[in-house]
Amino acid sequence: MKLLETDVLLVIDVQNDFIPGGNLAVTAGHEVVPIINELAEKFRHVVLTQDWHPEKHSSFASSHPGKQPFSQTEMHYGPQTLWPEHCVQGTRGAEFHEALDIPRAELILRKGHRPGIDSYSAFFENDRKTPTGLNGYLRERGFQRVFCVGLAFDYCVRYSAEDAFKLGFDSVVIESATRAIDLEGSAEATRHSFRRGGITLVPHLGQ
Ligand code: VGL
Ligand code: ZN
Repeated sequence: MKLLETDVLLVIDVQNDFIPGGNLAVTAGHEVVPIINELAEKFRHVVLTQDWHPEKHSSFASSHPGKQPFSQTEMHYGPQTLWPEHCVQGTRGAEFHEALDIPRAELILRKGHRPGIDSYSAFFENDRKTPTGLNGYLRERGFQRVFCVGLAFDYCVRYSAEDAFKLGFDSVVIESATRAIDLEGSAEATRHSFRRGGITLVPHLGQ
């Protein structure tokens, strides 16, 4: 795949809490770090996202008495999976993995900072209408194609790639640079949804 000036690499949530040893560890999550470092060298433009919750965030099971992590609840905006406490602002778990090495990244976008609403997508919060501002940023910069990598394949990468497509960007996911949480078949459901939904899933960048 030949890369263009109008391409941007969107590196999603490569943070300690999503790496083995973290509070919401994604199996083998650390394996993406060197792969993403290498990929980032190939792109002219790179944007990073950071899951960035206040303490007692409404997506945490601990904020809902009697609820267990990974169970479902109903929020005012619809169904929401409840998570272990993770990526709390200012904690070590919210920091990027220490081996992530992308000094050229041009923007760090933080999401999930509203207490009452979760945000998987880098573009919209989970009510599917509150924007994060990333669409405006990418448009104003003239980007046309978004390549998504990072954690987790079946949550934040999925929602970001699908929203990028819906917003009119060409949307590509590089699977070798992602890892899945895989709750109840969510990884396979993501591949299926990409096939139907216009998102290009490639094993690696190729060249
Ligand atoms: C994520 C669950 C909760 C992710 C973030 O980055 O995929 N998943 N918060
Ligand atoms: Zn989160």
